[in-house]
Amino acid sequence: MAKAFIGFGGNIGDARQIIIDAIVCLAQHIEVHIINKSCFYQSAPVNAVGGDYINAVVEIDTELNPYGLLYVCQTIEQQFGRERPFANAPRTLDLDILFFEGIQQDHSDLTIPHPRITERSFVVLPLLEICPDFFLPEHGPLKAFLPQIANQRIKRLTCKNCDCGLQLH
Ligand code: PH2
Ligand code: MG
Ligand code: MG
Repeated sequence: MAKAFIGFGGNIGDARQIIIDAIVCLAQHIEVHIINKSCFYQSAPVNAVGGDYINAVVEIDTELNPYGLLYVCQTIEQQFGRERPFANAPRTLDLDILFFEGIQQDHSDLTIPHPRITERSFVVLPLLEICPDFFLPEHGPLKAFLPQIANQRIKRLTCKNCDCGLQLH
């Protein structure tokens, strides 16, 4: 069993509901066990066009290998109508494998850890929310990157079932 973190994002349609539904789809795979999920974050597009994104990060345990997990992620993207007209185009749903325990690889079809984790507040903030001491191999503690991304516009959305609204201030 390996621990992994998956980033969710989307900026077409009801992105928050799409991510909720996509997490349900992910949980239906018997080889995937949801351990934790972050709140939703609304963020300005980074190196991309279109409207604001909704982002979240999910922690899983899985019996799949990285390519098995990639196949599951791409299948879920397809189920929610993902189209790829150009690089970083607006999308209904994007699932990125951010980290996969024990794997460091730089392959053309799958790089793990995700190469841009430290540059993106829409990944760093939700990941630190569910794993405050996250340590990125070859980079160190993820929280050390917070100052460098402090200029990116992002806000955590309040949700009904947790006390995250209280932590905003
Ligand atoms: N994804 C991208 C490019 N830019 N910006 C935000 N705010 N959120 C994303 O999920 C995102 C992005 C490429 O996958
Ligand atoms: Mg992405
Ligand atoms: Mg992607």
